[in-house]
Amino acid sequence: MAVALEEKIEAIYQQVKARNPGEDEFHQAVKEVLESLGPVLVKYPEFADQKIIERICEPERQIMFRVPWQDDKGEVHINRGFRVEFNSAIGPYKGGLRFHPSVYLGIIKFLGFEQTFKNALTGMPIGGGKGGSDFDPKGKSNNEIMRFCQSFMTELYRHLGEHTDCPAGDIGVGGREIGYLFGQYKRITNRYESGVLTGKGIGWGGSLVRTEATGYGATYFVREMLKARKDSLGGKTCLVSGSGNVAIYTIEKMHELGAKVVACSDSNGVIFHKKGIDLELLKRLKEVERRRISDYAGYHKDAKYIEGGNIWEIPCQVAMPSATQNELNGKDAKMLVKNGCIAVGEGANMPTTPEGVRVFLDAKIAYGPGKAANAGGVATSALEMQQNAGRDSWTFDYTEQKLDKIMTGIHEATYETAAEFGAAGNYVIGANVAGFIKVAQAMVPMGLI
Ligand code: NDP
Ligand code: 2IT
Repeated sequence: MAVALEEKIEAIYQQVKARNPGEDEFHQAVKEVLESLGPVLVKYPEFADQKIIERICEPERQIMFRVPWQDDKGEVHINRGFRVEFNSAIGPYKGGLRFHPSVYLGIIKFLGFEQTFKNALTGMPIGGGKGGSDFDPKGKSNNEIMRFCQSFMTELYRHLGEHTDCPAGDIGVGGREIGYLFGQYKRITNRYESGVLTGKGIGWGGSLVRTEATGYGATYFVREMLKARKDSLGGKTCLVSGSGNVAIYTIEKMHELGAKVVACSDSNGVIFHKKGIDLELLKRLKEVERRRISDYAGYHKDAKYIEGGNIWEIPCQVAMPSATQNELNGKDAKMLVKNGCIAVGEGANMPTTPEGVRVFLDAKIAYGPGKAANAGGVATSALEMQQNAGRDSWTFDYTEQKLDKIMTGIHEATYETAAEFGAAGNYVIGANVAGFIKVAQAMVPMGLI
């Protein structure tokens, strides 16, 4: 039985690979989920009869489009836009937009696939989707960013709607970009449809805590994992990779809960500040002045900038990969464990390679995969939609309490599901299985969709 099942799941995976050639990140994300599903099919044979896995691996719709725009000198540029509407079994497609030169269909599909299960874990009524472009926002003027966003939305708007598909930010897309995108959507459609985009500004339909949500949520998840081991964040030394939205608010909450973050990074290098990262300076450099972290060392004589450095070489007890996919490999994972790391919370999506994940699981440290650990961002997006639908706006404290409750709930669900399926302490199994069952159980009663 078990062998036959494994063969069946392996055959599905091989089919996904063959049907989606060259999309390595998508294959990686699918493999990780499928490897968790054997016991689920034993408990729910109807999922196999109805080919739920095969259906979940095929996006409901994939949109690719041309994005022409002009730079400040009048030169014309052509980028490619994407929106992959993965699964709408439990709500409208929901997931961020990524603007980064590495973006291609395989990255958007891996993110949309992961998003489907993550969104299910939040307990909110949101399906999974993801989009973006190979546009590189680095070094662009405000006007160039605006013209790009307007051109991008001029095609994308026809696929969106507060009950259809509701994007938000991701790498390279923050409050400024959401503003330009929302403005253009409103102008083209002549509708003030607040729920169509989340991460909006506070004065025009945005939610308090959305900016902080992913980092705060990831920190809460680690707090819960440590609590389950009768430990806490107090006094722990921590590394946070990246220096964008997720990294900044992970550092903020880590400091609030008594941990000390001694390093952060970007794609060029690492800042090591033994005394603890100066968050006000980091926020000013990154959020206000849009500069690089290499400038940080100029303000603190005792901080060190390591050009091309590897953040995971610095000894820590807690590691929070919060930059991008596959940023932490097997060698890095071994080094972290050897140096005394006891907990990893993934703020980024799929930041650890399969070899790295194996090392963490074998070492039995507290490892919180992105699907569970970084779900606070999209959960707070759903809270933003809830406020928009009720034409309401909640206080910071009220919204943060809701986020905390959601993250604590995700920890509980993933912890208990792992134990129920014979893998106590394995949050990879817990998250994949709990997320999958939720989506599958919504698909079955809807018939062949
Ligand atoms: P930002 O654009 O705000 O920041 C991204 C950070 O990651 C930057 O410091 C960037 O450095 C670094 N980075 C990006 N790409 C690479 C790369 N190829 N190699 C090395 N460093 C890189 O994005 P976010 O903080 O929003 O997103 C970070 C991660 O969190 C992503 O994986 C995203 O999918 C995930 N996430 C985000 C959520 C959100 O609400 N924003 C929610 C859930 C997950 P540099 O400036 O040098 O490019
Ligand atoms: O990966 C993610 O969960 C996000 N980028 C946030 C998506 C959202 O719709 O808030």
